[in-house]
Amino acid sequence: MLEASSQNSVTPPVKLRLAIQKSGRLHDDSIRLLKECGIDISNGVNKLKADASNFPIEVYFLRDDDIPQYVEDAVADIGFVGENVVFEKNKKLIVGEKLGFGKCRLCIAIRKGEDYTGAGFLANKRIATSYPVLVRQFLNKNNINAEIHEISGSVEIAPGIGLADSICDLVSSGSTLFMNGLKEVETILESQAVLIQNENLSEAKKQLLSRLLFRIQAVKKAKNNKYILLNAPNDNLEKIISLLPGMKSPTVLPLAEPGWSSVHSVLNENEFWDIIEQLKEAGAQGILVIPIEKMIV
Ligand code: PRT
Ligand code: ZN
Repeated sequence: MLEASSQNSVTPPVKLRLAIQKSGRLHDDSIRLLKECGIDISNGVNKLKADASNFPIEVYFLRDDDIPQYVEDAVADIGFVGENVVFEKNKKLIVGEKLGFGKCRLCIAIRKGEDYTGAGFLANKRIATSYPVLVRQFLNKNNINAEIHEISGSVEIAPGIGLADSICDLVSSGSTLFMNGLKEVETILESQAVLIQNENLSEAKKQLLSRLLFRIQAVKKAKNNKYILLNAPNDNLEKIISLLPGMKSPTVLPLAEPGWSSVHSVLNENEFWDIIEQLKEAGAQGILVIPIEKMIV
């Protein structure tokens, strides 16, 4: 009797329910990101959901197209999904952190031999796409009247079989368009995977989400930065230090060899090659560049 009543009063621990793609282009990167955030999930690719052993999170495996609806309906609290899907579905939810994977662009493409004269070229043409909402927005913005043919797959073959004059589809390398005799003429959306969030999360879930976001941001920052170690002649130390931003300022330690110092710092990937060249010109030697696993500033 006593046991039963005490069991009833125990509330289950709050867990954040995260929806990710079950299989497809975003699946592996979503799992990898969780792993890099120190979250181990027992792999449940063939299951609907999996629990993390070391973070209060439950992962649901779904089709990417369904994730925005599940998050709006609070079946899942958050999701990892492409911006292309989020903006096409246009659900009531919060679009948050960009996750840095699943990068692609939603493009209009026409037959290779045709001359594109600007968006007016599309007037009264038939456009095949799986993204009717985004294409309609683009046409309206440009005051163009065209016919949209919604198809769910193999959009790129539509002009070849006479179903459409042009297409609007996702592109990454461009080889699918090329192989089908098409060329890109407009980018209507640059896309990558993002974190989406239900609009009415409880305080407890918001706290879990901010712990998760803190980890995601540390992983993303680390990916964009490299740790650099080099030997600098003391005569040129000031010049070399001025080239290195560092998190606060570079660490400088004397080397056993007189007249030389060891300099440690952090470099952003984008400015990496430029700075390395300048460092060499300034006399830096033995330059080591090391990936950073996590970066908390
Ligand atoms: O089964 P489920 O519905 O979950 O998956 P899906 O088949 O709808 O989606 P999937 O796995 O193909 O893609 C998931 C997400 O990955 C997309 O919604 C985008 O956010 C992102 N992504 C990134 C891409 C691409 N790159 C991409 N290149 N999605 C699709 N493509 C396709 C494109 O449609 C075209 O057929 O790849 C082809 C073009 O690639 P390139 O390299 O030849 O240009
Ligand atoms: Zn899909």
